[in-house]
Amino acid sequence: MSDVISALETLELAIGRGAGIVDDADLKSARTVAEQVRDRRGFLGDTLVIALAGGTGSGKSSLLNAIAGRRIAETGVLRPTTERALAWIPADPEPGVVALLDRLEIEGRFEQHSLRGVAIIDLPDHDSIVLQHQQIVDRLLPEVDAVVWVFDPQKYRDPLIHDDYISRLLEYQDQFLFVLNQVDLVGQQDLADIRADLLASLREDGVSEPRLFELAADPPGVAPINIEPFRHFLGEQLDAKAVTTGKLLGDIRRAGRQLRVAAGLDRGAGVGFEDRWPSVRSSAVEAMVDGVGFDDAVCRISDFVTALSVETGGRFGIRVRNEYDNARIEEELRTAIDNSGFQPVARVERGKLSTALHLLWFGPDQRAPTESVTALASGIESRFGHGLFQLLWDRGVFAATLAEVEIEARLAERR
Ligand SMILES: Nc1nc2c(ncn2[C@@H]2O[C@H](COP(=O)(O)OP(=O)(O)OP(=O)(O)O)[C@@H](O)[C@H]2O)c(=O)[nH]1
Ligand SMILES: [Mg+2]
Repeated sequence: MSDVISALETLELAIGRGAGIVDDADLKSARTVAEQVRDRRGFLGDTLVIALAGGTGSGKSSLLNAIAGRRIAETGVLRPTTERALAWIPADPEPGVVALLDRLEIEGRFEQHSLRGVAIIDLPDHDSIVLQHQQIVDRLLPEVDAVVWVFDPQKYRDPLIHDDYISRLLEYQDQFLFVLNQVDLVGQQDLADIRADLLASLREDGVSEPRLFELAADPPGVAPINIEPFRHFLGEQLDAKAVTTGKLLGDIRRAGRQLRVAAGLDRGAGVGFEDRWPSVRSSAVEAMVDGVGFDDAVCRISDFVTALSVETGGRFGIRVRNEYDNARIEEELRTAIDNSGFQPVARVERGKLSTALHLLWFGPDQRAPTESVTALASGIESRFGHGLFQLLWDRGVFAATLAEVEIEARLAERR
């Protein structure tokens, strides 16, 4: 558990360092995840909260009834049957479970004595018949410890579930179980084909080791088939603590990854500032010394700021541009010139006649004295180089902290 806490604290540190680098909305959603992880620590290893999910009519409610051994959830042929999530929870539930259900606004709660330490939530369907259901499902999934995806022999390839849910939620794949329900409806040979096909599509989704149970929760006229092994697995073999820890680490990694993407850091943090800036600085100084002038020097710094802004992108890119807009560049450059004692050289016109006149007037060696040039260069360094470096440094520290989140969470997952 201390591993989870230390990865969580690093995530919180990253969130603190992300101000001004990613949008507030992105920081807010990462903060919400961090708070949820903190809330959930409270009952780690005690109650395992499992959600039943899947297409409408696959038999989620029937599965819950079969596990419970009594009819607690509405089932039916009219779709969707389950309008609101409901929960089957241990009698005398621990406060953490009650708080979680309160937070999820699940009002239907049925107490059970038969499966110690397990709470099962029956979710509304995933299909888009009623949009609101999908929103409920989206909100619930990240909050539970394990998800049982229920398929039936007809719709087990439903792209909505494979593409929009399973492959989008791969960080949680250790917490996924898969059920092929309604096996009473197919013969042995068909069942073997469907099993192979379903496992292949789950692997295509990115699930590396899908755990699949085949059963019939509500075969007409006969008792449920293969429910007992599944019940036994939920009650005895699913290691609640490992599952929950894995889930929390998955949440932390996911939040870290979203921050990385939001900051444009998934393409890497480096912009090669230290390699590029010295030549920009020299070209600004040269522009002044060669008499091309102030405007050209402003342009060279401004072009570089624009390049940095575009390359870093997003909120940070806008910040770079805003902090170093042209008005500020002009002002800082003017101050650097004033403080250096450097005398700007008259602007050289590039036509032959004017160059000749310029040479006649100023002579061929009309260059600013070296000392003031050096002072100008160091003025530009301190007025632009330091500030830009500091901005990029903060972004680099943020990137390193996010990398640390990923490393800590991965190491903890292996323990
Ligand atoms: N033959 C057969 N029918 C089943 C089985 N399990 C469920 N059914 C039937 O399938 C229909 C749908 O089952 P539900 O449990 O309501 O499905 P659900 O996934 O909860 O559906 P929604 O609440 O709409 O999302 C019902 O008529 C069930 O009786 C099974 O194992 N075999
Ligand atoms: Mg249902």
